[in-house]
Amino acid sequence: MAENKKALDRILTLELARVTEAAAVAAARLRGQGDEKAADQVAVDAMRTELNRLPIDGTVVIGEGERDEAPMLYIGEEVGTKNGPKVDIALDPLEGTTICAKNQPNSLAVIALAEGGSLLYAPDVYMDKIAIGPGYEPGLIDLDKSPSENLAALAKAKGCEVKDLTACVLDRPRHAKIIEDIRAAGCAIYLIGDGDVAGVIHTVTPEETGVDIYFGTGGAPEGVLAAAALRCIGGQMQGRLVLDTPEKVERARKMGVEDPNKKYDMNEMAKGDVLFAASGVTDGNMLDGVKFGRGEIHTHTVVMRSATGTVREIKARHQDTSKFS
Ligand code: VTB
Repeated sequence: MAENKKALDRILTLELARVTEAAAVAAARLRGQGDEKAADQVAVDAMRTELNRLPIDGTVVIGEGERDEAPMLYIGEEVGTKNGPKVDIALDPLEGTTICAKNQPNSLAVIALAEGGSLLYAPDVYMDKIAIGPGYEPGLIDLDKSPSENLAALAKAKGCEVKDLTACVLDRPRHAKIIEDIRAAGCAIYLIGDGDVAGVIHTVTPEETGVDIYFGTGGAPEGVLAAAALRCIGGQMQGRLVLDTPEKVERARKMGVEDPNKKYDMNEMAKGDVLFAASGVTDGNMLDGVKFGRGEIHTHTVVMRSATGTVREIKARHQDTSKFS
C-alpha cells in the first residue's frame, strides 16, 4: 500500500498529462465538424494508446460504457503496462462531444486515477449535483435544500448578496424548475449546453470563471470525474444517483450501490489519493483549446493531486507532431 501511494504521487501525476493531451489533440482535429461520434472515437483511441503506455495496473471503472456497448475503454477494461500500482480510472476522452462538434467553449479530455476501490462505480445514469468552490465551512450547501436556501447560505458566507452570485446550470428542459427558482432568488445564471465536469470545476475560481455554484442533473460518470477534481482543488460537492426505474436500481446494485437514494459527498465519490488531469479541446474559461501551429501543436493541461493539493498547469509545445495520430 505504501508503495502504491508513493507511485501514485509523483510520476503518474505528470504522466497523466500525456494521456489527456493525446485525446485532446485527436478530438481537436475534428472541432466544428458536426460529428460527435467521430470526435469521440478518435479521442478514445488516442487516450487508450497513451494509457496503455503508463506503468500502472489499471482498471477503467468510469468509461465509455458497458463492455457490450463500448469496444474501447469500457467499464472493466484493464489498461496500462501492469507494471505498477493497482488503480481505478475514471475517464472521458471527450467531455462535451456536442461542444466539440460545434467548436464551442469548454470541451475537455479528462481522466482521474485513484487507488483501486476508491472511486464510486457509478452506472451511466443521471446524477443530481450541487457544488461550490473552496474556503467555505463544510456542509454550507446541501442537495436536499432548495436553490434559494443554498444561494442565501452561500451569499452570506461570501459576504455578498444573492444577486451578486452566478449559478451554472445545464440548459435542459428538466431544469425548468431549478432555473425558475434560481431566477426568482435574483441570482444570475450561466446556462451551459454540455460539459458539466467543467461546469462544476468553474465554481473553484469564481473570480476567473464568474461561476459561484453549480446546480442540476447531469451524467453520473461526469459527477464522479468532477468530484475527483474537487477533491484535488478543494470545494464541496454532493451527488445523488437518479435511479428512477427498477432496472436502474438493479444496475446500480450490481455495481455495489446498496442504497439507491444515497446522497454522496465528494469524499465518498472519490476517496483516498486521487489524481486528475484535463486538457482543453476547445477554448474555455479554464483551459485553452488545442492550437495547431506551423510544425507544432500547443496544448493546455491541468494536472492535480489530492494528497498535496498541488495544481499544475502545463502549456506544452509539441514539435514532434508525428506522435499524435
Ligand atoms: C452532462 C454533460 C455531458 O451529458 O453530464 C450531460 O456534462 C447529461 O446528459 O457533457 P444529457 O445530455 O442527457 O442531459 C453530456 O452532455 C455528455 O453526454
